[in-house]
Amino acid sequence: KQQRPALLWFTGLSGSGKSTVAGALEHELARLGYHTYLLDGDNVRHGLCRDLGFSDHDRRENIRRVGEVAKLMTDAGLIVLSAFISPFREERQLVRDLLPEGEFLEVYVDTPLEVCEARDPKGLYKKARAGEIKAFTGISSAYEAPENPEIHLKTDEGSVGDQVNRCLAQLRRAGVI
Ligand code: GGZ
Repeated sequence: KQQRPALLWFTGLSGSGKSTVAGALEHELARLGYHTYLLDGDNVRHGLCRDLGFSDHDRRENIRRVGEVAKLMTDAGLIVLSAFISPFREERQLVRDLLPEGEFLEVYVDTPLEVCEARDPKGLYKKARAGEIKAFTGISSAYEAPENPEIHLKTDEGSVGDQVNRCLAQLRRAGVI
């Protein structure tokens, strides 16, 4: 099946739905016969980046490494999906600049902090509010929202399936699939 390499870079708060939408999109792309790879905290922060924590410095290094790995994977022809908070504009721009023009598609999973905090699936916001987790994104560490994302998803409006369809439509428009 014909495909052009691309990196779909999901960014958003903890609990915003990045991993859920990226995972569902990957599943659908694979079902359609495309070659993909999903990079997320589960397969990166336990291995490649297991020496890193959540200071600004460590987050920047996390994103730098993920960007380099994603670049290798797009060089191999894959459609790569990544799901990291990636809170800083500067690092997202550095990753964009690693790739050929048009291959980096920023996907802003724009779920308000109140919604993420109400979901709190792992109880991390509660711990952050209690001061048990320091430098927690949105509470005690910054999140810089994308200014011009290729795809802007508002997770509180529409199902995961709707979000996946919006991503697929953009991939078709961009000539990736
Ligand atoms: C933010 C944290 C923190 C702090 C642990 N701040 O909802 P989760 O649990 O599963 O996803 C979050 C994940 C964030 O890792 P990333 O590699 O995506 O972050 S970054 O791009 O900023 O490097 C959350 C958990 O790790 N977590 N401590 N202090 N999220």
